[in-house]
Amino acid sequence: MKKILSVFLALTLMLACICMQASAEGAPAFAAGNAEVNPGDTVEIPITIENNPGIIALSVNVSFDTNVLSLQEASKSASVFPQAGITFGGTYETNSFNILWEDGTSTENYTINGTVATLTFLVKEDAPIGDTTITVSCADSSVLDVDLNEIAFNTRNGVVSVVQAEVGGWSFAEDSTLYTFEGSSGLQFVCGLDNIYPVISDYVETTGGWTYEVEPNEMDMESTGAKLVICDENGDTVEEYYAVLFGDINGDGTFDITDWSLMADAMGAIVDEAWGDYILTDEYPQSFAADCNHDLILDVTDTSMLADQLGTLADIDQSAWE
Ligand SMILES: [Ca+2]
Ligand SMILES: [Ca+2]
Repeated sequence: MKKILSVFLALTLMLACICMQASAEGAPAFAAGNAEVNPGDTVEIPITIENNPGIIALSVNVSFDTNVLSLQEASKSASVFPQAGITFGGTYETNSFNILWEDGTSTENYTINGTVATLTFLVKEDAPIGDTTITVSCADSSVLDVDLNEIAFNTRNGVVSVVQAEVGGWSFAEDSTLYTFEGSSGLQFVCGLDNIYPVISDYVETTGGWTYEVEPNEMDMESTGAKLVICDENGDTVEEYYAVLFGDINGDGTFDITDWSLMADAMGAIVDEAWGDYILTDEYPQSFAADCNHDLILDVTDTSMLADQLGTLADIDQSAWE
């Protein structure tokens, strides 16, 4: 009895294997693609044929929720079936669309798989967040082979997941010491740079399609006078920040006698630079860079700090002072 049971179990397992193989090959099916979209997006959904056993005619209906999706265009596949045989039924304004194809003159079945047609949908601006189904259906007698036998096809619906668009924005990276400061002139500065040959572009992050660009200064450096430009998803400028490396007045990314000379001229009130008279240090990036202790006054403290930096006695503190 035990032996008979073992043989029966073995047969059952063999049959199970055969069924799994048949299942793995897959049944004939029409399917709609899936997509993740934001409200206002346009999305292309392919309608495909899979495991085609051989046919000469098909008719598939695709329906969808017009509260979420608006059909904009239907295009015929360039490769799967002869385009001339594909026709569309219905209008773009309704919630249902038919895809038909036939080649009544063929003496052989078509066994090609792939995209039959592509439907282009506009996701409505006020579409609710969540999934919406693109339903694929196939009526009886709608798929025929060359002998005009009805061929059974399964269908698989598509899912369009509407997700909230990422909010556009920008920030400095977490490990960055950069910060911004609004000067009395209304110019915005970006400070907190590295003391030597600073780099701004490595420390800016954007989201939601926003972008940024660093325009180097006249010395081709990302130091004093360079410009950080932030643009929104439409490419419009949202913010502009001028770089300030305290102590690097000429913007060459380091501290030397040129900076010292510029500061001495400013202290002696013999400045004729286009970027200010140093009466208000935070009017221009260059004059702000001379204010080494960021107290908005140019005095002996600043010259002393620049002297210490030049003599490598102490770095100028680039961080915001309370
Ligand atoms: Ca310099
Ligand atoms: Ca000062």
